[in-house]
Amino acid sequence: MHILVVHGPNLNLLGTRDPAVYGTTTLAEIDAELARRAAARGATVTCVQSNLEGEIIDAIQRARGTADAIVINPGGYTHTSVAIRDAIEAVALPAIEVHLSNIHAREPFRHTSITAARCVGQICGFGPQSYYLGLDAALTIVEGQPR
Ligand code: CA2
Repeated sequence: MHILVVHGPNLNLLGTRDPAVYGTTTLAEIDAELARRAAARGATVTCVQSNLEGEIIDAIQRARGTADAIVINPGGYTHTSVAIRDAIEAVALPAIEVHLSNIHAREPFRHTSITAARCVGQICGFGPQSYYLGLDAALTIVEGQPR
């Protein structure tokens, strides 16, 4: 079982600034914990981060045939990107949208996710735990367990 984890723009800055909103955990630490949790369930993860919309779309397209599910934090593209939404739809793999912050408790422009409607569901507001819950959901879906 293999899961693609996609981190969108600016998430490479995690743990280096704005700790009040995004915490102190770095992206490398999140990726290491995702790999550890996946291994504990007999799975593997590939984690990619990009600040470029096209690169995110390429990564999603590559998941077809290489991954069983996708965990994605589209970052700011969550609220703007029809193209990432289309890629998630086109690849036809179960996708879980995750956010560190509770986007519904922030500025109104963050309340709408363009991408979430093509995902199985959305997890937000739990900091790095959002990713771990997202991984858990993805693995459970792929294992075919009832949700
Ligand atoms: O809460 C999330 O995970 C977001 O996807 C983060 C995005 C934001 O645009 C979304 O509305 C919600 C922003 C990521 C920026 O990450 C930074 C991390 C550290 C310092 C500065 C930015």
